[in-house]
Amino acid sequence: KEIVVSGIRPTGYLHLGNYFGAIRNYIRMQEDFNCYFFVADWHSLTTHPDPKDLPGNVMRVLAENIASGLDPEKVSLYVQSDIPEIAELYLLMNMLAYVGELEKVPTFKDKVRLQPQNVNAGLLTYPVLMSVDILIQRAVKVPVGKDQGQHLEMARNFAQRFNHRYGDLFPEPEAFNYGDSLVRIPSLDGNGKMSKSENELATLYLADEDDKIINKIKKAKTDSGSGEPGSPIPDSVQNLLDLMKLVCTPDVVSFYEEAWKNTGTIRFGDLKKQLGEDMVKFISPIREKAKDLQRDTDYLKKIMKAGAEKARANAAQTLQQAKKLIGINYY
Ligand code: AQP
Repeated sequence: KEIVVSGIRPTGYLHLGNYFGAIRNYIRMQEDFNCYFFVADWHSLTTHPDPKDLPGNVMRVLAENIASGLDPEKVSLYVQSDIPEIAELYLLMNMLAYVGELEKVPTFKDKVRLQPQNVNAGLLTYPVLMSVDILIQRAVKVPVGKDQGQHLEMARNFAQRFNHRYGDLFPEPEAFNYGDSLVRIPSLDGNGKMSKSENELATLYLADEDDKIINKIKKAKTDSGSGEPGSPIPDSVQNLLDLMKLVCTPDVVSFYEEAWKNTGTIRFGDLKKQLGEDMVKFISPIREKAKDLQRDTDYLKKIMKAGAEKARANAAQTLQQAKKLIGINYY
C-alpha cells in the first residue's frame, strides 16, 4: 500500500477548512492507503502557545479527527513530538536547506509582516520540518488544503537534493485531494481562508454550537448583485454556494444557481437559512462525538501511544538509512 502522511497543528479549534481541505481525504484514504496522520505540536510552538493550553489542544485535535470518522485501528494517529527521529532528520536536512530559499516562502513573508516581534528561526525552517514529517515516513501522497501546496514543492526539492547528494532514499511526495484540485475554504467575511487563529466570527468550527453556526452564516458577507440575468456571480455569493455544495443536496444548490442565472440575484435570507440548517446537521454529530471523546483522555492517550509506536518504527528505519548514506556510520 502507498504511504500517506498529513498533519494538523494544535493551534485552536478545527474548522471547515481543516475538514474539507484535509480530514475528509484522510477518512477516504484510510481504506486504501498506509496512513500516518499526526498532530503537529512542534509546528505550533512557532507562535509560543501558553504551555497550559498545549495538552488540551492536542487532545482536542485527536478527538476531532476521530469524531470526524478517522479510525485509529486503520491509521497510525500520533503526536509529532513522540517521534524524536523527526527532530534528528530535521537537523540533518537543515544542512541542505538554503536560507535564501526559505526567506522567499510566501507564508514566511506573511508571518514576518504579521508577527514582526517574533520572527524566530523555527518559523524560517518550518518547511524543512514539514518536509521531514513527510519524508521520514517515505510518503508519496499528502492530503492537504491549497494553502500547503507550495510547501509540498519544497518537500520534493529536499527529497531530490538529498537523493542526488547521498543516494536514493526518499520518494517525491505529491499533494493529494480526491477532487481534481486542492481545496481552499474561504472565510465567511470574504477575507482570506478560514483558519484556527484568525477571525473567529468568519470561521465555522467543528465545535460550534448550533446557534453559533446559524448566526455566523446569517452574518456572512453577501453581495446583493446586479439584478441582471446572467451577470457574473460575485465572489461572496460563490463562496456561499461553494459551502452549500459541501453540505446541502445537489438540487438545493442548483435551485440557487439557477435563481442567480435567471434573475441576477438570490433570496439570501432563504439561502442562509437552508445553509445554516444543513450545516448544523453536518457539524453537530461531529461536535457531540468530539465532546465525548475529550472526556476520555485515557482512551486518547492509548491511541496516541499506539500510533506513535508504529510511526516511530517506520521513522527509525528511514533515519538509520539517511545517516548511513550521509556517512554517520562509525560502529
Ligand atoms: N481554509 C482552508 N481550506 C482548506 N484547507 C485548509 N486547511 C487549513 N485551512 C484551510 C488545511 O488544514 C490542514 C491543517 O492545517 P493547519 O494546522 O495549518 O491549519 P490552519 O487552520 O491553517 O491553522 P492556523 O493555526 O489557523 O493557521 P494560520 O496561523 O496560518 O492562520 C492543512 O492540510 C491545511 O492545508
